[in-house]
Formats: sequence, C-alpha cells, structure tokens
Amino acid sequence: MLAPIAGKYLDNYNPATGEIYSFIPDSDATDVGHAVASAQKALPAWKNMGAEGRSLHLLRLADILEQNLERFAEAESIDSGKPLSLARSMDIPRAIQNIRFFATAILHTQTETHEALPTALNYTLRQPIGVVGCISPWNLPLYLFTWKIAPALASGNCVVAKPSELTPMTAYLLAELCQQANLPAGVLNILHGSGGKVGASIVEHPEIKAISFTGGTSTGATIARTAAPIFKKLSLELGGKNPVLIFADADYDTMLATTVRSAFTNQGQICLCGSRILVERSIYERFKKDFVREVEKLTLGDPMQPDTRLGAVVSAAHQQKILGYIALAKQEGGTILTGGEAVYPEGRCRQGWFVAPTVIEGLTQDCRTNQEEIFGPVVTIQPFDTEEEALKYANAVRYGLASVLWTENLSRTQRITQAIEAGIVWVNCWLVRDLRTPFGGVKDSGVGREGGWEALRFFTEAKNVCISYPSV
Ligand code: TXE
Repeated sequence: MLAPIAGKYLDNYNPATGEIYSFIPDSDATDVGHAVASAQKALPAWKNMGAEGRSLHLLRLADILEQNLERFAEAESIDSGKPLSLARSMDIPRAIQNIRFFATAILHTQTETHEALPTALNYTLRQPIGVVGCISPWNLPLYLFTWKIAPALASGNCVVAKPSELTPMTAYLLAELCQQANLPAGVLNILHGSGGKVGASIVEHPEIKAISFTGGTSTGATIARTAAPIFKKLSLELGGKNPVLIFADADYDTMLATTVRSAFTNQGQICLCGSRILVERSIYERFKKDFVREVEKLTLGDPMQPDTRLGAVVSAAHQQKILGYIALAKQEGGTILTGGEAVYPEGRCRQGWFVAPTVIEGLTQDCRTNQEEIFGPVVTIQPFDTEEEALKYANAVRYGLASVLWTENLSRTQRITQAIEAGIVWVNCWLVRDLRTPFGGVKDSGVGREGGWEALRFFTEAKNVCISYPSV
C-alpha cells in the first residue's frame, strides 16, 4: 500500500460521533497514472491465467474476507454510521457473496455460434476490455465496491477502483486481504480521494477503457459528458425515487412489516428504498395509523448497540440536506406524521448525525419532495383511488430504478409490472436479490445493467470471428 504522491490527506469521520478518526489519501491524476501503469503491467498474465486461475484467486479472497467478517462489519459501521447488525448481516456477507458469485460464474460461461451453411461459421469471442475503472458510493460501501470489481476481475480485466471518500475504510482493508490472498500486484489498484479530483481523473484517463459507476444522477451526467467523446464504455447506476404501490387486497401484515423495512433500512440510504408510498384509499387511514406506530417503534441510536435499527446518516452535509427536504415538505403543505427532526442520542453519539425516521402526508405528486431523491429516512404517503391513478403517480418522476407492488391479484400484477417504468419490480417482497438477475434502472436512474451475465458482458468486448467453410 502506497502513500499518495503529493502527500496530501483528507479527514475521515465517524458519522455516529461526528469525530475525525482517520485520514485518507487525497490522490490525484499522478496517482491514477501510476495505477494505470501497474494495471497494464499486470494485465497480460491475469488475462491469460484463464477462468480457473482467476476463479481460485477470487475464491481465496472471499474466504479470507469471510474469516474477517466481524472486523469488516465493525469497520463498515464505524465508517458509515449504519447499525453494526446490518453491516454484519447484509453488507459484508453480500460482499463475500459478490466475489464468490462472479468467481464461479466465469466457470460456466458460454458463447454464441452462428452457422451460415454453406458459407461460414461465426463464433463470438468475449475478451476482457483491458484496464477498467470502478467508482462506488458511500451507502453500501464494500457491498457495491465488490459488486463492480468482482465481475471486472473475474472477466480478466485489471482494475483501477475508487470507493467513496466518505466511506473508504473497508476498501482500504480489502487491499490488505488482497495481499494475503496473493492476488498478483497490479491486478486491483485501489485509489482513495475525492470524486472531483481522483474520480474525474479515472474517468478522463485514456487507457481506462470502461467505467462502472454507482452514485448520484448529476455525477453520472458529468461522467457521461467526459466519457462520451472518447467512446468509453459506461455503466451508470444512479438515483431513484421508488414507488411502493399498496392495494387493499395485499397480505396486510407482511406488507406492513416489509414497508417499514423498505422505507428505513440503512436510514433510507439505499437506492432501492421505497420513498413514495401509494396506498389504496379504502385502507389508507388504517395503514397510516399502523405504519406510524411501527415506525415509532424503530430504535435509533448508537450503531454499535445490538438493538439499534437506525444509525447515523453518512455526513453532516447529508444530514443538513435531509433536514432541508423536511423543511421544504412543510412549506409545500405536507404534514409530518412522525419524526421530522435531527436526533442527538445520549452518550458517545451526542454529536453524531442522526435524523428521526420521518413520515409525511398531504403532498401532491408533483411537488419537489415527491420528485427529488432525498436518500434519507424520509417517506411520503399518498392515497389513490384507482389502479390507473396509482400507476400514473408511480411513473410521474424522472427516475425509474425500483418499485414495489403489494396485491394478491394476478391480473393486476401482470398489468402493472408491464406498465411500470422501473428496472426492478418487487411483487409482495422487497430487496429479495438473486445475483443472476439484471440490475439497473431506466430514465434518469441510469444506463445499462449489472448482475449475472449482464455484468460479465459489460466487462468484456464481443469479437465476431467468421471462418469460411471450404467450398466442396
Ligand atoms: O454521490 P456521488 P454522493 C445519490 C443520493 C445522494 C447523491 C449524492 O441522492 O444524496 O447521490 O451522493 C465519485 N467523477 N446516491 O455525493 O457524488 C465519488 O467520489 C468521477 C445514489 O456520495 O455521485 C464517489 O466515489 N467520480 C446512489 C462516487 O462518485 C466522481 C448511492 C459517488 O459519489 C465524481 C449514493 C466525478 N466528477 C448516492 N464526483 C445509488 N444509486 O446507489 C464524485 N465522484
């Protein structure tokens, strides 16, 4: 592990206490240049090692990460403010699963042949792109970092990767594990620093041939502006403003418990959280009462405590952004049913950045609170009268990442799943993930798909080989 060439560092905060607890390299374009050179040097051997060799390396890394699960869960919780229980049960296990999934997927790939008798046989070679860039956000730090680097490496690319400067710790620790796993030097190059500096330099570098990015929609637009004229391959996973459609015939108890989770898991800081809850009018009042009661039962506080369900939000700036949206919701005529304020827990977390889980009603679909991504523990609830109206509200935003539908009616399920503008529709469930499925959004939620073969296809170039048959 190397120091940044310019010798500059950024502060890294613990969001639950508001204290600086480490420094991270403030890397720049020079560091990117070195990372690219080291990736290029490592590329031929890594590429030519074959799927089995790469698979063994990655499986070893996953095993070592599993042996370090508790240490990584603690590090993730301290760095991001999320409950330790969540990092232990979701973030780190999923990071291990990501690596194992792609390490084994590459052992089962197939490719196409197109036989054009009597003239020629075509077959498709899927070859690694070369050196690729992976840029990930702060909400699910190691989970999303590995979701990108695992398919990139498994496909035979060498990687220059950057975690968010807000949550760098587990990616830093992963570098240590890569050394323990004897991953060849230069195969994975992890750079730390700000998006505007080192992130932009990764996107601009002409020898980095593809970028896989997850983060905000406006950052995605900036990256696309840089990458498009140099024809860089892009996968963009951006924001969401996901609707939850609840019909009166839903399995009520399961729906209620799951809707609390889909609203507030990770303090609402998951791009898949359902932040616009649309409820059929005949059950609206009942839902409202029960939902608010359940939300008020959520324990908010020290992320290290085992019963904590909501921890801190990621930064002081993000806390202010969320509180700003709550103030805006009030100006727009919304009523705060519960929450609506910053919380200062007793004890060591008094100076931390916490926001009470907040439920708002009384807003129209077109107001900013219902249109813009808040990315915090804030949801709105709205009644609807007909299926058409529910669908109209669901689709009336610029985003189209995930959606959730609660109904027992099969015909309605088929109508809505066809018409809803989203990359993912969960019917009677939420965040049930199968890593083989395509993952991504439509409209301003992104371009391209991750997951399964989609990711392996993104990180390879297809080359058609056409061999003429001898004339007989
Ligand atoms: O994301 P950014 P931020 C949304 C959410 C959130 C907003 C902003 O609405 O409030 O995005 O969050 C790097 N060139 N999501 O500020 O800035 C940056 O360093 C290259 C949704 O954290 O997009 C980090 O590593 N890279 C989302 C990564 O991009 C740049 C999850 C994401 O940061 C860069 C997180 C640049 N010019 C936030 N600028 C989801 N869909 O999962 C920044 N970066």
